[in-house]
Amino acid sequence: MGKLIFSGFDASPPCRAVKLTLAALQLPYEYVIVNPLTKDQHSPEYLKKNPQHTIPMLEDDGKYIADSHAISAYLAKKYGKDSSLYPSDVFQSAIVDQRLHYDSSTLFTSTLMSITKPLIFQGKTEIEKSKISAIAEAYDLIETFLGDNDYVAGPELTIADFSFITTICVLMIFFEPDSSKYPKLNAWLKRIKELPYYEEASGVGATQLESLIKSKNFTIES
Ligand SMILES: N[C@@H](CCC(=O)N[C@@H](CS)C(=O)NCC(=O)O)C(=O)O
Repeated sequence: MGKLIFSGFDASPPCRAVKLTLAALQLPYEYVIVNPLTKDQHSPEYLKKNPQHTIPMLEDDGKYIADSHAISAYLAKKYGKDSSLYPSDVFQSAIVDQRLHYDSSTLFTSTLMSITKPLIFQGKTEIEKSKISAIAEAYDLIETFLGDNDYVAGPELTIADFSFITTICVLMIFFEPDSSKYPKLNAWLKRIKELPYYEEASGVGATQLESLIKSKNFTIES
């Protein structure tokens, strides 16, 4: 196995999803900090490796992969000792893929980033009510995804749990999921946060992002 080089920033949810995958797989790696607050991802050197200028990015044996979902799936398939984090069963892996696409398109991008991008980068401080309703809709769906299972894509922990937890922890700053309305979601949150590697791989960065968001003194449209 060659050296894995991971470019990211702890506060970034997709970077923390990959850090959780790396920790679950017990993979050593070199961590290169690429800070989006100082636009490090626009350096010519970084753009050569990832023209999409996003973090996270993984370098493995001189090859570059961008997008947290693609990176986590790659790591689990290539380095997983078994197929539990990304199932080899075709149907089960399609369920994991569906959850990853949902995070990528809806949960992270249209639900979370539509709030945090204007807040952090454009100086906007009032959040529209409709954006909070979208968070509630997402919680409703995740409560349904969980059903009778302990994890978001079935009975086993998968990389989909890592993507969801890192996005949801930030959504919770804007709208807390009440445990009487969302008992399964709350039990799942507790389950994931109890993973022995959770705090180091994700909890610390989640707290950093929470402080940054709260420093913007945002309000929610009444
Ligand atoms: N779908 C991508 C989203 C990555 C993403 O948008 N990352 C943000 C930081 S949280 C970023 O790189 N923003 C800087 C930019 O787009 O230039 C993933 O899962 O990796």
